[in-house]
Amino acid sequence: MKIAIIGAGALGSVIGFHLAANHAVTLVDPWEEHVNTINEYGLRCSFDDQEQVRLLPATTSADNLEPVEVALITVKAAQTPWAAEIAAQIVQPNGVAYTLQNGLGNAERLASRLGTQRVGQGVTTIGATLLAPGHVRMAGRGPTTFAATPSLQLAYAVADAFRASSLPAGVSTDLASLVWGKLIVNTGINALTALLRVPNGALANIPAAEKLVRRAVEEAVAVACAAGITIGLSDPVAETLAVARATATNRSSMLQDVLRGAPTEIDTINGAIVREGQRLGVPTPFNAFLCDLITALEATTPLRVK
Ligand code: KPL
Repeated sequence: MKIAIIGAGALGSVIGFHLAANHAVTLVDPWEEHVNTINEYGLRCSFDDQEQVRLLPATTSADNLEPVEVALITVKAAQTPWAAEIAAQIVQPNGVAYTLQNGLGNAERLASRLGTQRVGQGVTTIGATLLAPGHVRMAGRGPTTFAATPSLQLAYAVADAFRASSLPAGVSTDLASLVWGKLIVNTGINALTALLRVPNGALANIPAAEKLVRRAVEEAVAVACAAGITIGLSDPVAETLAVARATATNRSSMLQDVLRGAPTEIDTINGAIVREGQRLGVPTPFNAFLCDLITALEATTPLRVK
């Protein structure tokens, strides 16, 4: 199968590295240094106490790319319009671009450029960290699930490709519960770790921080219930704290964004909870406050005292 990974950050590079063992994979990313390093020396991936280098092509644009059956969209939310342009050029008319991005609204943004028939949703719990240009680490081999729509055949094909490359994967007809389950976990962890500047585990170990996780998660759960979503988490606060513990030494993706002065995904995570809450008449003052704090943090980055 011909696969393009659009967004070769930590997650996209780890997935690309694995899939390239069995499939024709191309990485597409605007970061020239990363792309050039991969083309020159191969992509280095550290995982399970070992390190391997694999040769696979990387590029910064869609020029000269052959059409693909599947594109995996792994860019940050702010880069979705860029990814949509690339996908529109290379995904075959009967192919699908699967978004594996955090938060809500990315699939809709892609569909406005590609059409709903060429966009699918996925949810992944693979843990990944970018160590240096051309070098990533896989921190966790969690499962990835693909939506049965718009193409059951391609959803199974891409899930098979993952499994054949030692990445657990499956297909679901009820992806909304998984999307919301992950959204709720991200709502409780990402903004708080970025504001407190702590690794994920601190949220579960420090009662004052745990209290804040509870407030963010309880609002998000109330919104999900009002939206009629059956979330697959029996105790969402406890499960969010369990994810924080399981990824204790990780820096959340939002903390990593804040530390390198990049735009965060606050709008598609806590911002999505606030918007859905407004639409459904569910108050979300704590999540609105987290959005305001992260937005102010982003805006004041250049003025930060060292
Ligand atoms: O998905 C994550 C993220 O950082 O975006 C978690 C689960 C919080 C792991 O770091």
